[in-house]
Amino acid sequence: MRSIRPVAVIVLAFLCSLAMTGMPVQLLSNPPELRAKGHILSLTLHAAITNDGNDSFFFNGQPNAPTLRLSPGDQLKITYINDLPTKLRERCLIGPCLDMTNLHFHGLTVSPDRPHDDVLDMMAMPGQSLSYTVHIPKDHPPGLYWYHTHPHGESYQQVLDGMSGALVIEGIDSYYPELAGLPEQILIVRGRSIGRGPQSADLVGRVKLGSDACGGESDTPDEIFTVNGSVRPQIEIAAGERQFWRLVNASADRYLDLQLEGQTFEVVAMDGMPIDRHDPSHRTRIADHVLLPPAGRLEAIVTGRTAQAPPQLVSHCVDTGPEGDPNPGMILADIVPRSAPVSTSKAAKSHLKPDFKVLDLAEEEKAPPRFTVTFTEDKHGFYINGAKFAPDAAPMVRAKVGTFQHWRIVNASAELHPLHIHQVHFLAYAENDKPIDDPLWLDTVNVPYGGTVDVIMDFSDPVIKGMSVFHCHLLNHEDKGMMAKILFE
Ligand SMILES: [Cu+2]
Repeated sequence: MRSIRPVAVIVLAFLCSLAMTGMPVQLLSNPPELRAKGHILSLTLHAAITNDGNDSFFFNGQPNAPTLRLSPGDQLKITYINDLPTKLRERCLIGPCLDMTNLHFHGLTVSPDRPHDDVLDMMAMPGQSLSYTVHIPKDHPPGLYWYHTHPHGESYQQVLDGMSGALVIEGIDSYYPELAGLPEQILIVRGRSIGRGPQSADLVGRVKLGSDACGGESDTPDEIFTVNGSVRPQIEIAAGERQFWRLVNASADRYLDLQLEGQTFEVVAMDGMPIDRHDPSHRTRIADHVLLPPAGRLEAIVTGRTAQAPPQLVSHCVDTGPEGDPNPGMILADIVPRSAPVSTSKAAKSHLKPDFKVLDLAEEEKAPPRFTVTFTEDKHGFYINGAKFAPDAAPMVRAKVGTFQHWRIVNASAELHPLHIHQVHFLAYAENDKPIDDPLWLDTVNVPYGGTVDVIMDFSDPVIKGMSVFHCHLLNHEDKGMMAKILFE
């Protein structure tokens, strides 16, 4: 009998196991992408209902959010039309869903005022539209960002339904010339409700949803992860091939603890910030797993294995705390061998590395906190410094433009909360009063339950001026009050 190569056996066994679940195997492909032309990227985006009854972004009549690609200095112009039905279809977290919507450009260093990244005054009710013009500053760091809907009280349901897309600021090869010409894979990880129908058992089996709880959470898991809308797709990579993966955790309220089995991630950026920009002497991080809170982004080089068994991209169970929601482990994608690397004819157009003076923030790190954010919760809601968000509230804090400020985040509850502040990156340098090894600049940081995180907020950019917000990025908590205003002045 002819011998069958081990790789073929593994692939066959794998295909058979998928055939048993009755679901088609999908090869992962990048979302459609739009590039700026003449320094302007102009598009019309709709919010509407899919055939399955989910809220979704629609572009060119399809429920598929394009990846928006711009360079520093470009303008993003979006006409955003709310075509959601006017009837009150669903119950949102704090009342019937009004089906209002708007856009947030998560992580971008842009103005928080209309018509830029304004989630407070810009809101479209069904039948209304919004006109965004977002100026990307000439000195904007290159990296992976994302856009999503942000109506207070309805964010959770709309983002869970899938109203999100990727946004790339070009030029990361100016920090990492080795990325030029590598095949690029955009991975948008979203949550999907598994429901209670016969399909739910299929979904649970397909992703091998872990039945073992790893924290105090007692509820039954009710969500799985999808990648670019597919349940457990395949990602092709040839042995030894290097690919550039750009992954966003676009789930409404689930953490990812990512691992590529038997492999490491060569991390070049987190939350859109190239590590080399602030830490050129230690410009990559080799990690065998990466904790990514909701809204976090990972940009890393991965290399196809030469070993026989292709690995899987998995998320491990995350202990979200005694009061936390279940966050079980599961398979996100299968890595399958490809016979040869994709030929990349793209000429390696290298960008010039921007001038940037590495900051010395040691004095501010040692200074007492200039502001403390305390997360608490009870059976009536979720709070920052004892208050629930109100649209007509005064700013909880004012920050002087041009400053760097030590803030302390205190989590006085029994579950995890990720802090996000709009438009601003911060250096997370201590957790539970202990210095973090190799600290990173982020725009969303996990705060351990019963613990603290110390950060240096970068309020230095004069573009960031006006009223904005900071909040927990578990969007069910944000909807139930865990958000507050900040005035950059
Ligand atoms: Cu929270």
